[in-house]
Amino acid sequence: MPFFLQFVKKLTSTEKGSFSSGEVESLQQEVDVSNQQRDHRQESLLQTLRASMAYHARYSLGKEWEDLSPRDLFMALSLAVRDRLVDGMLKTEARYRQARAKRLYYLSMEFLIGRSLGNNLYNLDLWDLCQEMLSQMGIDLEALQEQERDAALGNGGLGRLAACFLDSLATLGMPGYGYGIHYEYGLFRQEIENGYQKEQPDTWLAQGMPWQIERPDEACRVPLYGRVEHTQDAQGRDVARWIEQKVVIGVPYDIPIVGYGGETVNFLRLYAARSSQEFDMQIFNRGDYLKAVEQKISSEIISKVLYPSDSVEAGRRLRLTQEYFLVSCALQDIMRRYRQSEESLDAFPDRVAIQLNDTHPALVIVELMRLLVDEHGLPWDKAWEITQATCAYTNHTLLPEALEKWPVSLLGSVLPRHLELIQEINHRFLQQVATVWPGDAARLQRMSLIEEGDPQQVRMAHLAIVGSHAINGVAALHTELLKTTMVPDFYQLWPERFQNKTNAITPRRWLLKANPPLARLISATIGEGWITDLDQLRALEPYAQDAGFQEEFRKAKRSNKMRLARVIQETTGIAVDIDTLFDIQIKRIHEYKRQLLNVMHIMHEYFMLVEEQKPPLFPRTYIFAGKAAPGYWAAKQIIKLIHNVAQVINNDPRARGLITLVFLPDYRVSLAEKIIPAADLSEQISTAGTEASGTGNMKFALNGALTIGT
Ligand code: 26Q
Repeated sequence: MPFFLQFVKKLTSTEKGSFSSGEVESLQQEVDVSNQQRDHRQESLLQTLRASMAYHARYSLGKEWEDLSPRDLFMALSLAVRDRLVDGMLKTEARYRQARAKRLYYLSMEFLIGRSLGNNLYNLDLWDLCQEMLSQMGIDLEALQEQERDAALGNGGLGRLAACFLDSLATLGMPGYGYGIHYEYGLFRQEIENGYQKEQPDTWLAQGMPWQIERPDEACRVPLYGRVEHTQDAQGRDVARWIEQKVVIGVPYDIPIVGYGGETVNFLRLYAARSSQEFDMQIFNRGDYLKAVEQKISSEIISKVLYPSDSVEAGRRLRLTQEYFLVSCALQDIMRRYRQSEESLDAFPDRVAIQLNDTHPALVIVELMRLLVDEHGLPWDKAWEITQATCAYTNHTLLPEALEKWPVSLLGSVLPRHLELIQEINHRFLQQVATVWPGDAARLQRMSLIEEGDPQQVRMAHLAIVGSHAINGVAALHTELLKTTMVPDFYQLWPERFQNKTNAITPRRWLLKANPPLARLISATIGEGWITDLDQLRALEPYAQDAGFQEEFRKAKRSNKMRLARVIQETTGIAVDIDTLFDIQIKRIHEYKRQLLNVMHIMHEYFMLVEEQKPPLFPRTYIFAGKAAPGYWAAKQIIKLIHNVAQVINNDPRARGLITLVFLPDYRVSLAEKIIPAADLSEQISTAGTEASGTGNMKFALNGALTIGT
């Protein structure tokens, strides 16, 4: 045992012996040697990184060092960091393969990643080193980060949750992968013109995206449209053939996801749609070359843009096509990887778990049945057993208007074979219901996968429930409401399938990276264990009344408020006083989230001040940020109202220093990282029972804000 450890052991044992001067001296020597070794390692790491950055500047960007713009410097550094991620990714894959590990695939139409440079540096423990290296070159790392565009491939909570899960899976060393769509345009950029929201395209890829690795060799073919032909095999069994399809190509792009400590590097695989040679062979064959090329372009529209609404866009063919495109690409890739190590499909659920992020990828249930039954010739019951054992569904909303439904005719035209399979699944399911509740026609109608009416619609939540072995809500109350009010029939039928999985957030991005002063204070007080084991924050409880700790906490909050005040000044021109209470509501603009209630309270405070001469109890700065879906009129009016009220209050000398109102444009992950650490008060005031979980609420709490909420 090294002397150092003996020393520690002696120190911590109950009978603390004293140390001879010789012992102390040899400890000092050991500490010196270990410090030198560390300095040496750090120095050589720094040199490696510097050399790698110079290499990429020259050979990836093709520029002389002196000619690099700030953007180039960001690219060169990111590519140098990416090399390390790739090494880790290959090692991780070898480890999983060796262990024949069961793999988790998180299928989601959204991944709201934000920026990656800072996060990767923190998780690789290279932040301090990089900061030092760059400062030697006269470059400020904080400023350099601003060169990175957010990867905004999501609308809000559901997409950000997916991104947080990827961080946690990698940190826990688990083989968990994200599968999504490589949208050319992420969520729109929000500009404010005369108080109104204006949407601009998000060209996040235009200047190059250093983190992604294109993998054209693993591209796959996605069939669409066509019709189904039924024949019989030698044994007289029905054989379905999906024919005359149009084919789109899915090209994967991998984004490495490194866990804290750098031991595990998983990836997020995003598919871009490319036209296939034969997308519409008939047009080619007719010799209409230009028309055929036009067709090719139209198939690439599938991955063009993220739908900017966080509730349902009813009946959009392109959205349905996007959902199937994700499902088909992901499942082909999952099957390919499975077959590399396994022969029989029987063991599929032992090696593969597929998690559905809401109903958006629910077609995976039908697609898996199609592959098993039509392509691999499995009997229906066996295929169904495998499918159910593989899939699990997370529900994120109870709002009826947010439940996905697809018109039967639309689904049948894009995916004719899938419609048949859904009808077969429904037929067998309703038979089962009828044996449990004989003669209960109303129940059959309530539970059917097909909603009667004009038009008939496929209920995606019912499909997701029937095809899954586990169904979860995202908070205790939400799960109870799911069971008792949203789908009570299903809960009565299969109570064991319903479970709660309360949402969470990654403390790496939302505390360690976003709030360095508070993270340092916590680590200095209770050690660094909290970074991967958040329950350890309990150890802070004894310091709640500690004057010294309180003082340091206040200093941290103050410096974060200063940083946010600079951002507010730069983006809105409004000067805010950091000694006022920062009262913050940032989230998508929605009626159920009640930003309107918040503004009306602000108006009330203002009228009390100017009409009744009653100043507020405490001077406040109200801060809002959030995007409205482009087609959501009421939400856009709320944005306009906030601006009009701000115009009045901020220009009234009577309110100066007492009430200030700010709307920060273009809410996004990187902006949230600057706003949340500066909050004194977190507004969580949705109509009771309507917010499934919320996750922004947790980010505020973790950064030491008080919550006001329903
Ligand atoms: C569906 C069909 C067509 C077009 C768009 C959509 C669509 C897209 C996004 C429907 C819903 C969403 C997003 C929903 C969402 O973000 N829900 C939030 O999920 C969080 C994570 O569980 C919860 O914390 C929030 O309470 C919940 O609102």
